[in-house]
Amino acid sequence: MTDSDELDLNALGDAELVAQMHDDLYDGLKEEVEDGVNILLARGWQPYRVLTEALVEGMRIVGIDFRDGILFVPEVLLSAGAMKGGMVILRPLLAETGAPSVGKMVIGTVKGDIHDIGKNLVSMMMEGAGFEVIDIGINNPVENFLAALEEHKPDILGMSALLTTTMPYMKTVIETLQEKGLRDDYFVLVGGAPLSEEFSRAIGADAYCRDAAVTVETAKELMHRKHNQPSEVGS
Ligand code: B1M
Repeated sequence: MTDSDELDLNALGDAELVAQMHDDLYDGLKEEVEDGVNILLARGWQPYRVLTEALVEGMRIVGIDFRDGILFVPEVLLSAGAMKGGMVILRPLLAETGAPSVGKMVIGTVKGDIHDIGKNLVSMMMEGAGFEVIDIGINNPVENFLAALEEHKPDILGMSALLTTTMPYMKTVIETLQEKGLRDDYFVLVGGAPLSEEFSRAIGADAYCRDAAVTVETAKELMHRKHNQPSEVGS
């Protein structure tokens, strides 16, 4: 039995419950994290607030101890599983806009990289903002991106990388698009913890997205620009 089993999460105030959820996420306790998410929602918290304050913040703490060698891969995998459990509950709520699609995005994590929590979050938030999202998963070689672009003809290509060793692969994808004369057919948005504005510019992406909220804002802005461009036909 864990400490958390003995706790009645319902009896905790909001701040204590969120702190407990950070602990539960750290300990990889998926059911407890799911219970916490449901309790906060039942208390009237907006899904986005639950996501950012309880889950993303909890994962940030995990990241610090992973970096410092206090947590190791198996533990962090459990934390990631607990986070995903919470995200499964929030996903339909965040996507519940009923709005017509404002644009389409293909998104994937690049080759050599299996981190997908941030990408999944971006997908959820984009869906919530009315975008149609085709998520091609993790560890994608350029061929996968090309095939998805060809099949789905999106407005936006999103790429995620969490490792300094995999982020250069984004350049490979963009260069391949250039070689094939396809680069200008899509807006290319890139994101992931080790990236920066400067890196994004250097590889020829349209924008670096610091987080999911910025991705939504940027995507909306780009779609707005696209739709307000004067038509080339007959002009
Ligand atoms: Co990894 N890992 N990991 N890991 N891992 C990091 C990234 C690391 C920074 C940890 C550390 O040392 N502090 C470090 C990278 C160091 C570096 O390269 N500079 C690292 C390492 C070293 C590794 C391994 C090499 C460890 C090993 O095996 N020795 C290994 C590599 C595996 C591989 O990919 N080949 C590895 C493995 C793993 C796990 C499998 C255990 C697990 C991943 C589970 C999963 O994703 N399913 C894992 C995790 C969980 C992390 C940390 C702790 C958390 C990442 C995360 O989910 N963050 C991470 C530490 C950290 O980043 N603080 C770490 C929460 C998420 C919400 O944030 O992903 O940044 P983030 O996404 C944000 C933004 O970046 C942005 O929006 C998101 C939402 O706001 N964004 C986008 C992301 N993608 C976007 C795409 C867009 C737009 C915005 O497109 C348009």
